[in-house]
Amino acid sequence: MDLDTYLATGRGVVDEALDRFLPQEDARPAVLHRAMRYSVFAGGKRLRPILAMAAVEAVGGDPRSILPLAVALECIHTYSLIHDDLPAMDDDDLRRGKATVHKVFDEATAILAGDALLALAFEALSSPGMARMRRPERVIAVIGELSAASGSRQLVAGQMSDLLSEGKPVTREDVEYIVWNKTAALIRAATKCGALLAGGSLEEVALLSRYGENLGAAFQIKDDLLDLEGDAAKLGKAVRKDEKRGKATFPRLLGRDEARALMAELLQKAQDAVRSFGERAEPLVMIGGYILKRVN
Ligand code: GRG
Repeated sequence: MDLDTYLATGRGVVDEALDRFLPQEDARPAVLHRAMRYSVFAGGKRLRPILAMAAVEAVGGDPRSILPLAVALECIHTYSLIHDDLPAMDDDDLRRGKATVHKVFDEATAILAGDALLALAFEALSSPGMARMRRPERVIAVIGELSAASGSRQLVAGQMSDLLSEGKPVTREDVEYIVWNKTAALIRAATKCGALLAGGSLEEVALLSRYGENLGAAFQIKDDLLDLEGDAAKLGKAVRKDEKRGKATFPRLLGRDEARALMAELLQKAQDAVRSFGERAEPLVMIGGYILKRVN
């Protein structure tokens, strides 16, 4: 299997679904819908939706059957990036290689575009395609998982703790809390919800959840290493910010070598979690290798 082709095909499928689902730019209020489309189509990797579709394949389902989940995941992720870039949070000018939403539009529009994307995610999850699913109790479970993953005990908890710990001494437990909530929670929800909707057994759902959690934590460590060592042009965002802001990251806490070793250990755990799926989990295993080498 060629992973680049797999990822490019996945991105195409997700982009088409997003284009169909997002309100058109001229829908009133046009400036809000322009801002939403601007950020969503600024060129993300679509990793979370692709992982959800790959989890569906791992349990023998049709990835296209979960497109509303794919849309919801990318809307939640994009909302979190828009808000994270605001002056009140990380105050960034560049994201996905383009000027951030509050720079192109204004702060109020960026806040509202993020709010609207979060709401749109749950509209997608309760769209007619989902209502037609064979196991409605699984759809409810997925809505519960995604709302919990986005809420004050996971994604928002991670972001709050990330901001509160800036410039402060932190323990390993603090950094784990931030990484697991800020990043791993949504990635775990992606693979878990894919498996739930595709009718995976409870054991399969648990294994894919474990895969997502470990992969998500490794993904964040790589992101932090890229902040230290990466290329701003390839990353499409500013680098060397974490040190200046005194961010609580594994490379700052443990040093780069130990952080790299932890990342490799987490990726191994992720890959081990899906071994029993055999060939059907080949994309998930390969995505683990891609995280290790990624440059953006
Ligand atoms: C504002 C509620 C709220 C949460 C923000 C996600 C987040 C929490 C902050 C963004 C900054 C950051 C380092 C997040 C960790 C997750 C991460 C590595 C995001 C970047 O995800 P990619 O690389 O981005 O998948 P693309 O642009 O490819 O979609």
